[in-house]
Amino acid sequence: MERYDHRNIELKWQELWQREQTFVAPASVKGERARLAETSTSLASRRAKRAYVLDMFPYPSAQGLHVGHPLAYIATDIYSRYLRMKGVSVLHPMGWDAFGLPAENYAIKSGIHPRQTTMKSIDNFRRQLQALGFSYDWSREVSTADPAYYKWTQWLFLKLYEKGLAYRKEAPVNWCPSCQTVLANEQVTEGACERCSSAVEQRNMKQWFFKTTAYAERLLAELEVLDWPKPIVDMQKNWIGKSEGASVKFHLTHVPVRQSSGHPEPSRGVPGQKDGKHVVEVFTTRLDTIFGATFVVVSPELAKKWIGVGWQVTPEVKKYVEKSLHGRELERLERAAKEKTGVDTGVKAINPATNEEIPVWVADYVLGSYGTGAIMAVPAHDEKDFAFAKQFELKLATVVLPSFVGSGTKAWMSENNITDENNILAVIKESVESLKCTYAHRGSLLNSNEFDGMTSDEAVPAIAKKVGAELKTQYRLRDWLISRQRYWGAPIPIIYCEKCGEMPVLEKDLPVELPDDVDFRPTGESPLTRSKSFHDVTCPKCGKPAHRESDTMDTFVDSSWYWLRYCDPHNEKVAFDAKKVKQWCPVNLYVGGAEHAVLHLMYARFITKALQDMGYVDFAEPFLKLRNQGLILGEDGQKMSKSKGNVVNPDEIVTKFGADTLRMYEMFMGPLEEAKPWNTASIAGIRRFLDRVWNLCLEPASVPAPSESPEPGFLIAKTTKKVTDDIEAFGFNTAIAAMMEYVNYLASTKLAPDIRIKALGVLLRLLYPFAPHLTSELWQRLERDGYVWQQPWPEYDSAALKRASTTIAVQVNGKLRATIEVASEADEAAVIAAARTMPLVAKHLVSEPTKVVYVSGKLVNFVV
Ligand code: ANZ
Ligand code: ZN
Repeated sequence: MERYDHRNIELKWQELWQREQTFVAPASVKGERARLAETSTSLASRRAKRAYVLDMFPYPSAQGLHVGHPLAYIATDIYSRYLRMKGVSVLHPMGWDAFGLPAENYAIKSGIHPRQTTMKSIDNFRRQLQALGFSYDWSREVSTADPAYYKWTQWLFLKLYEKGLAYRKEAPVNWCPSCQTVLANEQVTEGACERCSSAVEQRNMKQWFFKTTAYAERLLAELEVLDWPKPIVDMQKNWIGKSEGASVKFHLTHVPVRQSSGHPEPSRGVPGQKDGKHVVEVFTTRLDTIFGATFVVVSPELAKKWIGVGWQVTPEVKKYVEKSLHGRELERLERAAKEKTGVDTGVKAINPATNEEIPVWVADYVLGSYGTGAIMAVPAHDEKDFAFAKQFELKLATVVLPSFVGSGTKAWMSENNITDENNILAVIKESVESLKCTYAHRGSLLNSNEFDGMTSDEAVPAIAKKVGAELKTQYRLRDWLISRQRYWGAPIPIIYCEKCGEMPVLEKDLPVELPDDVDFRPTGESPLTRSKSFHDVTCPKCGKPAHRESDTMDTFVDSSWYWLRYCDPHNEKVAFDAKKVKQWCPVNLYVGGAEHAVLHLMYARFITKALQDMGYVDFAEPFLKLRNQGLILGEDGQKMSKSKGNVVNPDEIVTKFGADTLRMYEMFMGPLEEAKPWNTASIAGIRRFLDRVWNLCLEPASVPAPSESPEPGFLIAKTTKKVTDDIEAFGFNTAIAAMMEYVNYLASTKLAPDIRIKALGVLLRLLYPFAPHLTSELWQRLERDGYVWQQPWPEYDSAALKRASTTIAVQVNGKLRATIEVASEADEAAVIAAARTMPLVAKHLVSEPTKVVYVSGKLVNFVV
């Protein structure tokens, strides 16, 4: 018999799929009906449903694919092929996130233009993906570095600009002195550049931002409707970081300002008296503790502002401010967590609750970028303030104690080694006041005048009224810094005219194309500044000489909307036709790595909401269902990396074992979302399984089966149900296991020819999404109608399945070891044989059983 020659078979079918445009998604509803009518009648009768199944598009690196890349792509391909057989029209596209640093860094080294290297990498990626037989609609391929694409990225910028959602401001940025570029916070790991590991510095520059903060509340609230993994949702929530609190104004005294009369000598303000002019606003989530606010702390950023407007602070304060502002915020936080530093500014503030004068310090544990950049410090009830007060011997007052002594309080006591069970409240107070610990929980107030005895929750609104605090919500989310001082990105479509100022490029003048006369050597400026053809232009309004913005956009802007472009990829008039988007969007299923859990997803969500508000789309969330794939580790259990020499190249596996084997193996490795090590030996096992399927289908029909041949209807239904349910639940490994069991049965059982044909037909259809080449070939060789992918997905009658099966308890020496589902009419021998194969049973059958007890439809007991 002819052997299974994967190479020729895979090439044959890949060519046919391309030639016949098998996986091109219908462009319109009309086209779709026509298509359905063309194919088999059973298909035409099915309702035209739609699904958008999306992979996170890759950055086409020069290294090409490694075996980790296809994991998610295989899963979505199986799912897409399955849906199509169920009569669903599927949009399953692929494209390239083609702008980015590696190509530009390579250009700096080699002098080769990034366009050239990127094109080459794309060709290689496409070839590799096609060799795996993915059913992408390649007619919709997009590349973000293509002017026909980035024209619309620039259009998106202009739309946001029109709405006031894109703006320019001076801002401190993370600067990598070696890559010579601004980095997003997430591109900085432990103070070092993610790409080159150089220490990152802070710099002030005029930068473009997108106002993501305008959508903070919706970005949080609308997470609720999504079917996403919980850890990813939680990361989105943390990134948004909503806090409910209050802002309170503290009047300042002893303000060292120059007098307005112009006298050169600084005034000391008026001690003990508020002038009404100078205040510091603090943000607190614990307004209930305000009677315990014994000092105020301002961030070095705020202190710098004070110095900037002429406050005459001591040299010590100046020095401290300068020192703290050097370096990154994150490092500053890490440092502040270990050791508290700070300086008394000499300024005093009046606590609006107690009317007492309290000192104002400057310290780096207070961030300039959060809240108001200043805090009221309550050392008795806040860890950080406590540590600070201890260090600098500042006053402390206990103003909250537990409302009652419950298990929470008991737990707090044991955490703090407080054992005294008598008069617990007094003991807690004493522990706080002797600087043993803080009491950071809510409770009931004391030492708070008229609010004494109120609970924290009751006190907040009451105190707010008294001190004129404004209850407000604070978000940790910052606006999105999109400026990059790089060449290989979409130019920001803005022109600066001396007379007219900042001018958006007119839509008709898009795209602003990247010029070729550039010098990639990094200098700190964008390379575009040095391109004459690019930089020098005339003002679109007054026609006077002007110059272009030379920064390009963060590549996350490109990837925030690519999924919309797939719906209408060749449109030259608009970014996407609203009707076409409506046909497919939002995306039904999105699969990709968890490393994009925060940024890419947040940005795509933000852009969607902005487009919705502008009327370009009619939905708020881009990706309804999200799944993550786990890492494929090297054979040594370590992360695959070139330096460890444990990278597996999919090309080699495809050549040696075939794409179908690679697809099946990656799905069989374990649950999709888990990390799992590669194991070349197990690939051979998968290949043997496919060989077995090949032989089973093509071996000459066996001798007529004996009349008592068991009816496989139950097993067919059971396997169909299992594979269907597992694909729906993304349990691909267990679906494969069920098919293996099924093949074992077919290979070891003599069946009547007609039953055998039916059983094999079901097998090929169930296996098709996993091993599309092999099953297409076998379907054809078995002289079945049409192509396997044109067949309906096998159906099963779940009620009949239920009626037709019974659960049997399997015991060894009277002890329950397993339960099995068998056909109700299964005979004794079949049930016993099945029971023996259960792993837990086999394990306990240390020797041949001396006796087997069978209670029909109920139980098997092996006695050993
Ligand atoms: C007084 C207080 C008393 C506070 C107390 C806490 C406990 P989240 O929940 O993260 O929003 N804070 C406010 N702005 C800050 C800044 N710029 N840098 C550092 N810390 C800042 O935290 C809000 C709390 O963090 C605020 O409530 C404030 O301290 C501090 F028993 O005010 B609290
Ligand atoms: Zn002008």
